Formats: sequence, C-alpha cells, structure tokens
Amino acid sequence: MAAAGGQPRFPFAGAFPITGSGAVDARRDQEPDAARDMAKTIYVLNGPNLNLLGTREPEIYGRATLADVEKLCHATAERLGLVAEFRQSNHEGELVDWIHEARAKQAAGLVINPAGYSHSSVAILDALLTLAAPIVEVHISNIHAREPFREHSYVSKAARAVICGFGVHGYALAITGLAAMIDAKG
Ligand code: DHK
Repeated sequence: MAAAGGQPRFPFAGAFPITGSGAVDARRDQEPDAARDMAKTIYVLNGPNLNLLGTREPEIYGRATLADVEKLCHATAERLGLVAEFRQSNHEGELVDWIHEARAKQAAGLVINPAGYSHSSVAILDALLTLAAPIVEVHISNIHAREPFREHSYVSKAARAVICGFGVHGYALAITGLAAMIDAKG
C-alpha cells in the first residue's frame, strides 16, 4: 500500500532510516525544552549478572560486553532520535526504583532485560505495570530453548513485545520496535 507522495505506508514508519523522522522532529521543535527531552528519553534496564557479559557463559550469551551493549543502545537510540538512559543492577529493589524513576520522569518508553528476575520477580512486574509508556522485554538467549524454569517470565505480562534469541542484537531490535511504538502514539 502506498501513501500520498509515493512513500510506502508502513506500520513502523518513523522507526527506520528509510522514512526519516522529519515530521516528528518538526513537531518536537515546537515543544518546550523539558517536555521535548522527556519525550525522547527511553530507559534501558539490565538485571543481575549482565555486568559479566562477555565472560559469563559466552557460549550462551556471546562475547560482547555490557559496555558494547551500552554503545549499541546509545547508537541505535540516537539514530532514531531518542536518548537512552542505560543502567544495570544486581539488585531487585534498585531496578524497581529505576522503573519508578522512568515513570516519574515520564520516559517515552522502556527496554528491560530482567535477566534472572524475569522468572521470579512479581515486584518488577508490579513496578512495570505502573508505567503508561510502552515496554519491550529483551533476552539475549532463546529462553524457550533452555531449562524449563526460564520459559516463564513474569515481566512479559507488562511488556508490549518480547525479543529473545538474537544475542545482544536483540537490544537494537527492541529499541527500534520501541521507537515505532512511541512514534505511533504520536
Ligand atoms: C539472562 C539471564 O541472566 C538469565 O537469567 C535469563 C537472560 C536469560 C538472557 O538471555 O538475556 O534466563
């Protein structure tokens, strides 16, 4: 299907370089600075043991480090006109606090790899359920092809989309999809 002007009509328009984000930028140019900055900020949260990426079970999680993932997230977000607030914690309560922070600051969206807390944390699920902004859950490994206890994620109940099995590239996919959701909301 084609839109006026010959541009393809595409559900993820605005999320990919092919369509550009001129219209969105023009709209944001008319907003006050603070509101515009918040509208562009996404949180990328990482749970326990992900600080050991690159050396921890590399046959499952790969050789990329958390610093590599952070770079990838910043680059992907920037390409899409977003700013990524990237964090990692080994502590459930700290992750809950950061989700509350994203809510209080009216972040545009949130990507989370809850790691081991995916399979155990009602507290993280409850915190995520308080967010109006879209949430994408990401797992580096294919959690459905591993031990049975990894198949269930509490967090998925609060997520608009779940990505797993793409290695750390899943973060770029998650941010790209999240940007499309944010643009679709207008
Ligand atoms: C990371 C972990 O640390 C595990 O506890 C999850 C997830 C899977 C991942 O694939 O990114 O089960």
